[in-house]
Amino acid sequence: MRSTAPEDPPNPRPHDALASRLEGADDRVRLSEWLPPQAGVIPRIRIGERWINVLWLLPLAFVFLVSAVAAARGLRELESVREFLARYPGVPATAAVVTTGFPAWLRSLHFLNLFLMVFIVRAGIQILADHPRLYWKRDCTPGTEWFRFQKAVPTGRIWTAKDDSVTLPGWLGLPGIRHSIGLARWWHFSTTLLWMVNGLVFYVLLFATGQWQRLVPNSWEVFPNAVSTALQYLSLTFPPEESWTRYNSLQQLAYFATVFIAAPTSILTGLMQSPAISNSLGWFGRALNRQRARSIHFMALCWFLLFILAHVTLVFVTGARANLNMMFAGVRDASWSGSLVFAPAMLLVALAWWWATPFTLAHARVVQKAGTFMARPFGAVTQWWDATSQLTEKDISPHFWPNGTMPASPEFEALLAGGFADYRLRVGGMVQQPAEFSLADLKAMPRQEQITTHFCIQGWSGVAKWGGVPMRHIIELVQPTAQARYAVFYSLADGGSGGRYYDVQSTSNMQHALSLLAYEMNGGPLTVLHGAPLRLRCENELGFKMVKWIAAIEFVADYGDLGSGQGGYNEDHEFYGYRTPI
Ligand SMILES: Nc1nc2c(c(=O)[nH]1)N[C@H]1C(S)=C(S)[C@@H](COP(=O)(O)O)O[C@H]1N2
Ligand SMILES: [Mo]
Repeated sequence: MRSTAPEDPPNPRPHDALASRLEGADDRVRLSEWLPPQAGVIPRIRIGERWINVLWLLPLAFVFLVSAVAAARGLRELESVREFLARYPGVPATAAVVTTGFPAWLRSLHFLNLFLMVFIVRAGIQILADHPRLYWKRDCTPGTEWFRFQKAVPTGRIWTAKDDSVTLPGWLGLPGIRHSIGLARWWHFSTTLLWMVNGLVFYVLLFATGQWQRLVPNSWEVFPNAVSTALQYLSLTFPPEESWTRYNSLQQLAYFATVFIAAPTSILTGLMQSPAISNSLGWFGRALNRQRARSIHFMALCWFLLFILAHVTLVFVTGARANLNMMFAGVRDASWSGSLVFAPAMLLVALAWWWATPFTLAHARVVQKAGTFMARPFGAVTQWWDATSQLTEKDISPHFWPNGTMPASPEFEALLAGGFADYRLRVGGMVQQPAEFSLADLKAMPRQEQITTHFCIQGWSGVAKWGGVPMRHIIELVQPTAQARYAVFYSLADGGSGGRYYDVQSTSNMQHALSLLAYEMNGGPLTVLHGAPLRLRCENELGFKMVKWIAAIEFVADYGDLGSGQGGYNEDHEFYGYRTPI
């Protein structure tokens, strides 16, 4: 039976007994079997101890605008303000004048940008709804968040991150059902990749053609002129409309900030939420920790939304027909040509908006596969560094969110009642030396400690000190064959929608210095909540890849014949990715 000849067929041995407990999942989302909907609350912002409902911002903004208009009109009566406006009319005297109008490339990229942003924003908000809280510190301790659209974390019961996820209005989120982060991520990553290509082409052509002079201020006078423009808008005497050749200073600053600050900030803070990147970058990963990155990423979203609101309002208020002619037809005249392009373009956006959710639910596996392909460039970025950053004792989180479906079998209860004395970890499959280890055997092996940040796909993070046996030691003992490219981790617990929880890791990643079979957490024995008797740690992947309550490890040549063949329980059932360094 045992042979390592290269001509061996894949997985020549029968699988571990637990393989028969895996249950394949549908290739579409079956709402009847999905996590039931759960309403969130109106978003709240914490100021000190108090939670303020964001709806208060609406009357506040109204009162602010009305008083600002009154103040601006009053100010314009003053002689000094008149002088100021005469001196700074709204555009610096030195401002460049662009005479080439809005070429076709610019108009096309502008539309593509708008089209892609719809998907990016909808999927982004969906991702946020899977952990509807924002923090500044990486520990995510309940009560320390500054923003939430979920009630306070209940006490006196186990409240997992999955319990915490909320349902968004279907038209808003993409795909718009609760806990659909797996699918939302594919949309977010693939449209972001296209958006980045679009943005890069935009940058290059901008600077190759001189169009950049519209966006980049060339004198400090842009600031007083922007104040002047703001005063003119607020006093409802709009500044002269010269968009064909140059923007007023307020417009220029807003566009500049959007194109050259908000967009790169979004990309940077998006990447910094990745376990592989953040856990690789040492001090930078600690400074721009995942929660800061996530909060800033959200603020960039708010900037984009406010920008879109103001931009679209002004496009329509300052002469919709003329403005649409410029940006959608590239002409400066009084025709309807811009509107004739704009109307079908908006119809396309509306159709895509309407189509995306039903398509995603009906063809979830297709979205998963296409997304896996599209997200590859982001995964490639994570290969530049090695996730080996560690933290110190004082970084250990006071609260570490629990997640997943707890073990509930009589078999597990019996093991627990015996203090896991009867527990045996089976390690087999394509190995030279199949073995079974008791907890005492494992504790007698070389012990390793690591203090690392855990990244859950849902958005929370936490720091803990883990103690256990390095996986590379187990690999040395059992000696996987040359064909054994993967290690399958079977759990003692089932997954959320039935069938055994499992996940697959590459054998090479299991050789990583920080791949660990942990039986200790924060200096004490691992608790059942966090995976006792044994759970995996793997610091360059997301949390769901770290199987808790491990029953067996099986080395295989291929995982296509396990479950639905996607490489793990959440990969099969929730359309997550097999490799998740981001
Ligand atoms: N057996 C099993 N392991 C699991 C899960 C699960 O549902 N079942 N959830 C995963 C997820 S999504 C995360 S984030 C981590 C959570 O580990 P923690 O409870 O120690 O925070 O466990 C992972 N391991
Ligand atoms: Mo997770």
